[in-house]
Amino acid sequence: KTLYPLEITSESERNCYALLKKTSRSFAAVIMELNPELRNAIMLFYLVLRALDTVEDDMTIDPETKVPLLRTFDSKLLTKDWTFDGNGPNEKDRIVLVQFDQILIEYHKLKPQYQDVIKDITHKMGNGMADYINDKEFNLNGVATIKDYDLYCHYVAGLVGEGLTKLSVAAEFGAPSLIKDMYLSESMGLFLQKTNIIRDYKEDLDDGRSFWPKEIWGKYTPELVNFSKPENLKDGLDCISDLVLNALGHVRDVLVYLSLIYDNSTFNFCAIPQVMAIATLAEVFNNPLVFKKNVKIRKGTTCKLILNSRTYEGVLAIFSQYLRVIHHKCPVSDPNYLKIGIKCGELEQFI
Ligand code: PS7
Ligand code: MN
Ligand code: MN
Ligand code: MN
Ligand code: MN
Ligand code: MN
Repeated sequence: KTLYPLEITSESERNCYALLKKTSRSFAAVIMELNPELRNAIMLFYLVLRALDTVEDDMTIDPETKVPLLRTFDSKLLTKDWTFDGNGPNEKDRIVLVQFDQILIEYHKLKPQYQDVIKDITHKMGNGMADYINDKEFNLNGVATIKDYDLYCHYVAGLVGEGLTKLSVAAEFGAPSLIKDMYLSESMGLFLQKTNIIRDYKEDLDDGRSFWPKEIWGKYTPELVNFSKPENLKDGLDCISDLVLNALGHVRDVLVYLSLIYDNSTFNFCAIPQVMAIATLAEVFNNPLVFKKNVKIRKGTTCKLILNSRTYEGVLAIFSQYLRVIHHKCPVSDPNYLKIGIKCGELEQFI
């Protein structure tokens, strides 16, 4: 049973929830349970950004078309019926762009304040994504520095955190101090995005791109693709460990952020992706399969995580458990052995 049953009042609203379900099992589940004050705003925020990301991800769209489309994407929100049929036939979520007119109808029904947040973030994200569209050679080498890595993650995820925080505080579901301490929202997004990037090594390289920063992988190999060869496995695993250590740098902020959310449905919405991320980091840690396929956490594990993340204490216990898993999986031969130990200990202390 659900606390806030969905009451669909129009065909376009029904179509939007269908799009949500088609494009993300995990986000659909948490968005459907949201307090009705924010449910449609966050559902539409998700669909607009999913559409933008579907333009970014489509490697069959020429950069000459893609870059201006990304940069002006927010202006489509001023129209009532824009759609886009220019994705390659196999692009995963192309339906969101084909039916973008359905999203627009519902978007224009939102409170103006909520529309403004969505449009502003879409504008900033589209321009940030455009800055990272480059020739094939550049993409195959990933991003250069850790600073570039953080900036890319800011555009595609830190900004989502900023927008969600502005919506939550406007609805009085979170502490107003979250607005002045925006670095906490930034960490909420970066922790998810970095986990996604580490896990998607193979998928992204197969698509002809990578977001692993060279400043990190360059310590372990001269060519990023080398990690998929068996003779470079140890170097690859050491590199994953370095990337996980970098991602763990956001955990303290994530836990502080979650302590400042008052509304239960918003807390669940924020907490579930974060506990899935720490479980995913524990799964990919020292795991050779990352170089072969997209490693996913088991379905039973996901159910347990969702069930146990309903309280702050439950979330802390989950983080504590997976930090221990990471610590125990770390071999003494790992060049970051000491740093991983210190970071896990430090966070354990905080918890
Ligand atoms: C507005 C709910 C809760 C303060 C589509 C949620 C893709 C990891 O690239 O689909 O397909 O592998 O697996 C979501 C902060 C953003 C960051 C970013 C919008 C948390 C377009 C999620 C989601 C902030 C860019 C999805 C960042 O992963 O990626 C709403 C607080 C979209 C959040 C993308 C990635 C999200 C992501 P891919 P996935
Ligand atoms: Mn993308
Ligand atoms: Mn994507
Ligand atoms: Mn993808
Ligand atoms: Mn990805
Ligand atoms: Mn994905």
